[in-house]
Amino acid sequence: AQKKASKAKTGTPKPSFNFNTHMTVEGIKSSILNHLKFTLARDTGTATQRDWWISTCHAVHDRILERFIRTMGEHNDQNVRRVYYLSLEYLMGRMMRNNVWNAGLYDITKQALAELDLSLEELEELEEDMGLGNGGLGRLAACFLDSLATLEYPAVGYGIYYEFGMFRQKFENNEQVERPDSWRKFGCPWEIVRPEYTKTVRLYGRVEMRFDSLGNPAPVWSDTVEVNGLPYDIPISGYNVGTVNFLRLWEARSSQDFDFDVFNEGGYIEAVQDKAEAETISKVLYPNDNSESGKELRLVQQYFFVSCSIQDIIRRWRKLNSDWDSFPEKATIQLNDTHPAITVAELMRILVDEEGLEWDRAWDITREVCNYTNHTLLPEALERWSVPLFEKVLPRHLQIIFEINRRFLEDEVEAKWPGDDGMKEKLSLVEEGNPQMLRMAYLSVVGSGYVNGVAAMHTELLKKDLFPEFNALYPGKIQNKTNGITPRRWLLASNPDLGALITETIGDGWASDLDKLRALEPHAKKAKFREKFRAIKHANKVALAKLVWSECGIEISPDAIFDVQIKRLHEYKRQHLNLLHILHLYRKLLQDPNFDMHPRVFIFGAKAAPGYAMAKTIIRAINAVAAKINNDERIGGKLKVVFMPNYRVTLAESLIPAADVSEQISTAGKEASGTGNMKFALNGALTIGTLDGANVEILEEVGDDNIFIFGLNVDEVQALWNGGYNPYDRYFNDENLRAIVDWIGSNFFTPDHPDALVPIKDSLLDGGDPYLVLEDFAAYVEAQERVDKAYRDQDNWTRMAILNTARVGKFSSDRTIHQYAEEIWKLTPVKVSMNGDPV
Ligand code: T68
Repeated sequence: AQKKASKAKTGTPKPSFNFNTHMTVEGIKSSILNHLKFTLARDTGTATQRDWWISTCHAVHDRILERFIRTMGEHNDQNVRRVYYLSLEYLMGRMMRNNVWNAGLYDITKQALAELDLSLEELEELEEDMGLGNGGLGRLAACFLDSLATLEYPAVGYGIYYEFGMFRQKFENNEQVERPDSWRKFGCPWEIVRPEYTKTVRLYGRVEMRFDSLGNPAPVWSDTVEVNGLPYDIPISGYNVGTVNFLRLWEARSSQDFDFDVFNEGGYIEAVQDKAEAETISKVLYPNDNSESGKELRLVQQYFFVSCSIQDIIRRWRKLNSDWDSFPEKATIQLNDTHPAITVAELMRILVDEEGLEWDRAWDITREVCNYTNHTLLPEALERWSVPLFEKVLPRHLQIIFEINRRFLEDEVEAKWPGDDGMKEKLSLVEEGNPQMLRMAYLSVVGSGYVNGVAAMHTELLKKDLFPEFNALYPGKIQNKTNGITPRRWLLASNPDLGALITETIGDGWASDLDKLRALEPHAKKAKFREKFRAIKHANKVALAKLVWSECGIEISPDAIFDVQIKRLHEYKRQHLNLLHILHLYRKLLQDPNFDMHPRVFIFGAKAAPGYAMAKTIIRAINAVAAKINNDERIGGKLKVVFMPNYRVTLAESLIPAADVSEQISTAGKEASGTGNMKFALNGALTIGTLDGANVEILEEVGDDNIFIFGLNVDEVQALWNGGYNPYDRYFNDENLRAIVDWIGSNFFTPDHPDALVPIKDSLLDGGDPYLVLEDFAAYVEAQERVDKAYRDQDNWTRMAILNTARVGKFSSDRTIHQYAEEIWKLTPVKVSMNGDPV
């Protein structure tokens, strides 16, 4: 029988004690001073800026914790249904500003610090980014946590507490150099360590078939290696609500503290070495986006965090429930890509091997609980594990996956396509070959209740190209959930002047109901409003110009067009198409110093995966071209190129509010969604982009007068490949393009490094131009000419920019999360009091 939820509240209530967490300037100030003294053992005379920063974080954190405790109490008392978001990446960025805004502490914290002669803005600069992700997928997870808390959904995020997040990038002689990111060097004031919830994870070993007393086979997984997972919680505050959820991140710890036998045998060093080895599991984030590494440590990371998380989910469920039928009522799990796909096998193992459930019942539960989000169609990013490697690390899970596969092929595929062996081979979770490979995307589809794509076009391509047979087999399983971004971080906190103008114009409320921005539309017609909007953009550009000067030593004029491309470096994102256009302008200016163009600054930010040679060559090319152009007196400052090093969330927060033009120029069909595109449009930058990913939906919202679309669409791309594409045709038929491609391939930009940039030219020609850079070049140049022309009419440009801000409310992650909650998770919000008063 189920334990009654109310039973959890036993005994006489203890008097609650308010630790002076008053929501007043005085309260915050005394908290800061208290932490300085009693947490850091400092007096005001010797305190460093960092001491003040940490004390302030603690003061803010204390106030969030009151609500955190209340939220957990409410969720427990009501035995609520929760969503568990499993992700190997969370790209949180800095936490201070967001926490202060969401908890409603901005004004009083600023004031309290001012009274202590300190500046909130200056202290913020001391915080390292929490950069536990690569790019879009990791940042999406962070935006989702913000929206889940704001919409008051009971939710827990699970992941890994990496000691080193995304590497720090420097440029040396134009080339990318990677440095470790020791982001926790001075501690993380937002963490709460929870040793009482430590979990043990087993790996390696072998499976023995034993038989129980009734003669039934009972597999035993033995001789395993053990490692512990120690959880750290990061509270996640909703905006303007009482709900505070949390992100639980696992750190790997060696399981035996000290083995005296080994010590006595003289194996002291070996024993400590073993300990160190276990702890490498959570050391470092793999820095590859949109490509898989196939490395053993990566598989171990995946299983480590999945196993800890599933054990934790079951522990929480068991506190108030006992019948497994209720498990799917209380928990729904979202798999962020296939990285946590072993969840399917792990749940089956626990239910069948440990809990003794019948296979069919266990399978029904597993499928009801799990859901899977796909983030890419790129073949090189689809995870596949070699069977021998998988068997070495997780022998029992391999057996389970083979059994899932056998039943899937013999029952489901056979029923739908009787006798069709070709179909069985095509849909098998195991790809034949030497070695055999496990197709993790197929395991995720078969083991999930729902599968979703991340933009309308992406989902259509998923159904049509990647999973057509699964779509026929499971109609309705594949859904669309167009991505979104949190307007709290990406407008309210990062562009406070624009936020204030919006509030003064249409009232508050827009930050948690972004469709309200539509009320700005009529104001686009008012000269006074346009003037204010333009002034804010200009001020943001002045601030960015200062940052570019201090970071890169390059002088840029805020009167130039700020044209920004910030995202991971990948050939499909086509930073090199942008570069070819820059070279096109440079040539024009050299040939005719009076060439008529509005001054433009091209700004890049991008990290390349350390092993991705072409991406690194493109970085080198952009840096080399930038050095030439920025030092060329002949072009009169009309053209500047800036590559800002170490692109990360914090840099995005300075760049996006200052951008005029947003570059979203991937080859059609390649970018699943994009989310940077949404951030720019919300902050009044105009998009130059292809009909790819969510650009298609941005076009629908803002209207074709307010965006610059160019290039082949996805059907035209397909038709081109079907008809046979020869990039040499484009090269030979366009004299200008030929000169530019030859220029890149010459030693003009890298005189000291002959042939350094040749690989770019080679990939565009002999390499077959796989991303259709040459094909789309002319259309891109033409679209850029439209941009140039449009910018000269400042009044109309501002009108277009305002309409972008006004019309992109759809792309709030609140809308996305609401759709997940209604259509996949079947989740209802739970009210939590802001201040302890009844709700
Ligand atoms: C991105 N994917 C998509 N992957 O490229 C982007 N991959 O279109 C989309 O908007 C975004 O996801 C959110 O849906 C990624 O960012 C990775 O970072 C990644 C990391 C490890 C392995 C594979």
